[in-house]
Amino acid sequence: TTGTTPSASDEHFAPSNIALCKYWGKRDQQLNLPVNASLSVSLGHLGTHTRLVPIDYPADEIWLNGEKLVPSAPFCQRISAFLDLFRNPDHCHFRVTTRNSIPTAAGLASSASGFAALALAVNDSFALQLSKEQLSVVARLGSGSACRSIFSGFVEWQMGHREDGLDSHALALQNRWPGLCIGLIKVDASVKATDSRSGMQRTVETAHLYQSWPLQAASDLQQLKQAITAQDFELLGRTAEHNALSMHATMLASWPPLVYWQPDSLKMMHKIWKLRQDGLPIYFTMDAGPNLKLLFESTSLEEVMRQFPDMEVIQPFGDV
Ligand code: 2P0
Repeated sequence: TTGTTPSASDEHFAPSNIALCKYWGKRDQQLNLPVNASLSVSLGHLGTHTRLVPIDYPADEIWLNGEKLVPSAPFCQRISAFLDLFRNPDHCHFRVTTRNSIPTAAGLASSASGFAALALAVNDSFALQLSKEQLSVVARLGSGSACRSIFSGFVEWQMGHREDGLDSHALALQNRWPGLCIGLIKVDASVKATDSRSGMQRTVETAHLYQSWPLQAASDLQQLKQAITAQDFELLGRTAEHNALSMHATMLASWPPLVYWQPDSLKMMHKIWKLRQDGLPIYFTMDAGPNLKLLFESTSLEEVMRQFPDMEVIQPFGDV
């Protein structure tokens, strides 16, 4: 709690991000401290815009994409709990206005950009003047992956070793990759899967296979950094795909089993492997859901669009 009286914030933006080396498993559930370091690429102008206005009312009022939400919604409770970290909840409430510019069809999670934008708005409202690294620590308290959304471009979340989590935050890598493309393939956005938070906890608690995950992730992180430095697309793609499939292997080895794939997810994988065999440099990654995110370079854009006409394309470093 800060003790400062908040004022209305500006509207703040944070980009969504897609992990090439995934965050899967916590060593501390309260503080969202990860078992492994992760690495993501942020999605440019796609993300969340959030503004905070103090209100004289006994509860928070939360608006998402122009609609007022019921306070009992889990989304509202998470936002209010996050605001409680900074305020005296007895006599300080906000109107939170938040809107996502993430394509709705994409099936992308918005908690990463959501809590990052909220952290930026809180910093403004309470005049905290936090550094980017401190903001990343704060965003992490809302949602682990949100610590990466404080930065843009390639971002590494250093796991840290302290028990208080102050060294567990993200950092921007300096390298850019003009021409890198991400294709969003919607398999099924309506499936109600186990959310990441409980899914990763179940994996940690029940999958013996999970013991090998930190080793896989550490090795993948190094390979990805090497690929980014060398602009070696093949190394980037195969490392990201291998990392995602390794994460899904730990999910499958959980009990009750966590199977995020739909039959169409597997169909897409086979299509990608076949295209790759035929010489098209294209890889995929997947999160805790049935949708695929394709990785390719703009030199292959035309052919990839021909193969996947329904795909939405994002160029994280701008159009080439
Ligand atoms: C990631 N995911 O690195 C991984 C890959 C999902 C699969 O970060 O409990 O919503 O809020 O810290 O950040 C999603 O997990 O979980 C996630 P919490 P979060 O992108």
